[in-house]
Amino acid sequence: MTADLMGGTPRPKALVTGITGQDGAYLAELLLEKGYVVHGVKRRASSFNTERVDHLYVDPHQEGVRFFMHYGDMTDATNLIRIVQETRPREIYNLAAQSHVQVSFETPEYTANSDALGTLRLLEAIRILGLEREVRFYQASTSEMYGLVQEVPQRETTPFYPRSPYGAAKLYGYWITVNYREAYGLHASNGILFNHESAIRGETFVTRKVTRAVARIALGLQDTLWIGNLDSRRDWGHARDYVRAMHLMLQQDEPDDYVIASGEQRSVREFVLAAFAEVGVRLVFKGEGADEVGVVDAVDLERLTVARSGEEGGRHVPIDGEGPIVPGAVVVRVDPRYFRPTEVASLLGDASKARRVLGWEPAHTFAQLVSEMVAHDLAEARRDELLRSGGFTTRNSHE
Ligand code: NAP
Ligand code: G4F
Repeated sequence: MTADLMGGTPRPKALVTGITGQDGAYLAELLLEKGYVVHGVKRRASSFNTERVDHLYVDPHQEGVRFFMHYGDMTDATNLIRIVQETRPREIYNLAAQSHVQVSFETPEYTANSDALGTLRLLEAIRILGLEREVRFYQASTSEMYGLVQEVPQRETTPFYPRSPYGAAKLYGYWITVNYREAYGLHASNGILFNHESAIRGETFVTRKVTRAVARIALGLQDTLWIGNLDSRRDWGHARDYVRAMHLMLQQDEPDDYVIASGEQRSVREFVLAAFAEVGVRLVFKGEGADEVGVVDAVDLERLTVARSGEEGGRHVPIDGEGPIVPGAVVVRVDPRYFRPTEVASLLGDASKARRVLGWEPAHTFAQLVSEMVAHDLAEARRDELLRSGGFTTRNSHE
């Protein structure tokens, strides 16, 4: 079978911006499984930035290659036009964005350029190339647009009230997508996705920051998790479930906008408790505000030992004493540096429209998500500990 044909018919072709990100990687996997030819846009960086998709890479000199990457940037219109022209995709998924809310307060202009104008540039590329009737477009919109929420739970009809430069930039992306649908008849849909996480979530989003810290504290590689607003509440789902929804939206006869959410809400504090429980640590929180701390209350040593050594009863990890995990030890502290100038205190989505129209259902529970993330970060921490004990240095990345 050639790379271009599937059962005698041309393979569907997709272009994914933000291919190197969490969602880009899962979406690329899903589309390849479905037989697509996948083109991704990656940014030039001074070091490799393709770790999340390296397992999908096939040497382009081989036969039947279906995964390609192109250098590009959402701030470069001519580049986007050329990539769309050369790849001529049936579906475009616009996932590229400066996606960190707190960073958007530090880089508001860049965030607007890549997230708001970047979306416009891509839509214009479709129009300039006269592909309005051929291309289906997905815009990665976000629950951050609800910000200071005007209704609980949030649904497609809930008014928006963004609370960050990121939220405001994404609101432009949302409306310009609606406008191109209405003005030019483009099959363009917004997925209003609530927070979705995974083992490959960026390390500075709160869930991954917590699961990495829990694993490293368990392995004696770190003493403390420094965190921001513990009261914040989010509707967390699994990224693999959410990229399925993106694909479903572009398979509908008519374009539309959909909320994708789990319909369950938990606080950051609850996430921290659940993650520590995965390594056998019962934590209690004491104090208030910036003085609040997470203290080890009880330890299930059997579970902690498995976390340290691995399920297969791998190498016993020697830690001086019990490492940082002893009853009474403070392992979580608040650093106001992580507080945001304007916070989104609470998000809870109602995905009934997506369930009804798209037939979308999430397959992962919150407990499975936490468990998968901690297990993954334990494996990474065990690898780091092994390397260090063998005299090698490991990466020392910090926010
Ligand atoms: P992510 O892991 O931060 O990935 C963002 C991707 O965009 C990366 O591939 C990044 O490249 C790329 N990118 C950033 N700026 C770019 C630019 N100027 N030009 C080209 N590419 C650029 O984000 P994610 O979690 O996968 O989210 C995917 C999309 O969904 C984003 O638009 C995000 O805002 C939106 N969203 C996410 C969530 C969520 O909970 N995850 C919820 C709602 C909406 P590098 O790898 O080189 O940095
Ligand atoms: O994990 P977060 O940084 O995600 P946030 O701000 O909700 O944004 C994510 O979800 C959006 C969808 O709603 C996406 F559009 C966006 O691209 C991104 O993927 O923070 C979650 C909450 C916030 O309230 C934050 O204040 O956790 C709180 N938090 C507490 N301590 C922290 C920390 N957040 C981070 N990143 N780091 C902390 O130490």
